[in-house]
Amino acid sequence: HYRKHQVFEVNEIEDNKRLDPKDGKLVMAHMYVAIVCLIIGGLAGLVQTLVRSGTLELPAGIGYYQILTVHGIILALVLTTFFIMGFQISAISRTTGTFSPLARRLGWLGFWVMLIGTAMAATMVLLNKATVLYTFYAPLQAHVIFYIGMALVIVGSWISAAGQMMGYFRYRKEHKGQKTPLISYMATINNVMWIVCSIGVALTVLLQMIPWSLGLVERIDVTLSRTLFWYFGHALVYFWLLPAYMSWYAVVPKIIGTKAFSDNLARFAFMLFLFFSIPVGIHHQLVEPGIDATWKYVQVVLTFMVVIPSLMTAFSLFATFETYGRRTGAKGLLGWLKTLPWNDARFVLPFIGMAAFIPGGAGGLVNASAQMDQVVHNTIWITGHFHLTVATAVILTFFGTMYWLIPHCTGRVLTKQLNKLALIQGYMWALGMSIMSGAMHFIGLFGAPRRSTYSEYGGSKVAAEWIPYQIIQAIGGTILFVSIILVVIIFIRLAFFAPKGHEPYPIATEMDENLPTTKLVENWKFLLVVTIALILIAYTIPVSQMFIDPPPGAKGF
Ligand code: HAS
Ligand code: CU
Repeated sequence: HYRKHQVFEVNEIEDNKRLDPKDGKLVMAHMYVAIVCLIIGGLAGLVQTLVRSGTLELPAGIGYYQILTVHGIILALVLTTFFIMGFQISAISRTTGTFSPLARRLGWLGFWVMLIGTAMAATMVLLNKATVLYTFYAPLQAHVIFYIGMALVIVGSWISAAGQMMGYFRYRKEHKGQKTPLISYMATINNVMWIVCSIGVALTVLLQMIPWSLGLVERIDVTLSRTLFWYFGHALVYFWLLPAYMSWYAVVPKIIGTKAFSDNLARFAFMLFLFFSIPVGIHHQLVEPGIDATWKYVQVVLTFMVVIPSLMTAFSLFATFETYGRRTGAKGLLGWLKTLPWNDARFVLPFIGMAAFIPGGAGGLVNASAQMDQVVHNTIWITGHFHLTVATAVILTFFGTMYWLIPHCTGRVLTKQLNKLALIQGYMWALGMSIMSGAMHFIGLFGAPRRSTYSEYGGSKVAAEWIPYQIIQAIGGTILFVSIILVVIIFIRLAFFAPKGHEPYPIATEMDENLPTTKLVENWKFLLVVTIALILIAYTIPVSQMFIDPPPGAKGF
């Protein structure tokens, strides 16, 4: 099959294509914010591991939970959103054509609204008026400016998403009957998912948290607010993951010098992500009261459905790598591994991310299994899980992407020397995170709580067992911090000092590129109807039940 479609031919014109400089500037604005976030959030992370191991006491009345809030918000919410919007803008502009002036204006407007929102929320956290952690769970209560700031970050991302979608839909209109570029389709799926899911968090913030924070109402319904949060929160983790998948499907094969396994399979997987990312939020509330076990069960089943497109992705990546390896003469079961470009940071970083996602995803299956979640819920095992998923699989892919995207936008090149530094950075991350996340998984099983500062728990024997592991965590955290310093150095070099030149924007073609797309996959009416139907099935009854004889609610804390 692949011979018939000339799988391995290289398209010079495509390779030399550049982003429009105006779009490149917009992309870079997002990247600068992302790198500043990395410095602040990374420092907070280092401090946390030191405090938690009992090595450091915070000066000047700064609290552990305040630092933890900075870490979670600035890395998990702000860095990710800015990087993702910047990357998606670049991908859509690169594959569907330069942004129209209106689309670009929306991109800038979204950028500024997100930045102002971030500044508002960050100010309140720094003033210790919003020490509520990144999930801002009620009954922890923040200053109203914090909530307004977070709402603005979301509104800004909607504006930016609207600009991106204009690019995609313009292409579709101008190329009737043809398929859209794969990566632009993927970015659009991610944007649509993001808009549908963030309505949940917008509802709890606007209708529950802001009036409560202003003192207009005294009490808040905690179960309802957490349910609305997790309606958003699980899709949020896929909003982080899907841009990494865009790179794995549509960029990495090009870097290797081959074609991606299948365009059709990739689109089908993304369609399933749109369907199943949202109606599963209750798997974060399996241990909470006030939700009927039947509906927890339904959402666990749906959670196992959302695993399928990730398994399809794993299959597709192995197929891409193995096809390439065998073509270049690899023998045996795993001989193809050796043929991959191990000296190219643009490949190695995402690959480490993929490898980390195998245990990360397996841990997710443990969490999603209600019985096992009784053991790991609210323990630091969960923290270990998300440091493998978002803080390795996703973020290493983002770093690996930055290493070609930044020079592409600034008209510079990733030099041999910087590539080497980037490889060291990636391997240090792998080492530091294996140590830190490994220790977290272990003591989680011994019962060590998450979201918790250093304590000897009154000389408890059980707690004493945790301390050596917390020191191991701090060692891993320190290695990670050194790796972050390397990212910052590489970033600055690529943005301002690396030699001028053309760094290509790699976009792969697929082995089935000449086959038509399955029609339904790009039928947006169909996609929305199924998405909304699944949400209604999963949420109507459990949410309605929260209004029948609700508890009195909680005062702010
Ligand atoms: Fe999760 C909690 C279940 C994926 C992030 N998760 C969290 C939290 C975060 C998070 C941040 O069901 C904490 C939230 C909080 O603060 O309370 N998670 C899952 C499941 C999956 C999953 C079933 N999580 C993610 C991803 C995240 C993320 C992705 C971020 C990006 N998670 C849970 C549950 C909880 C939870 C419960 C709540 C627990 C509790 O008690 O609070 C799945 O989607 C995972 C599917 C993935 C796979 C892996 C596929 C592998 C691939 C790589 C192939 C590799 C190749 C390389 C080709 C099945 C695609 C070759 C390599 C060689 C070495 C040869
Ligand atoms: Cu989840």
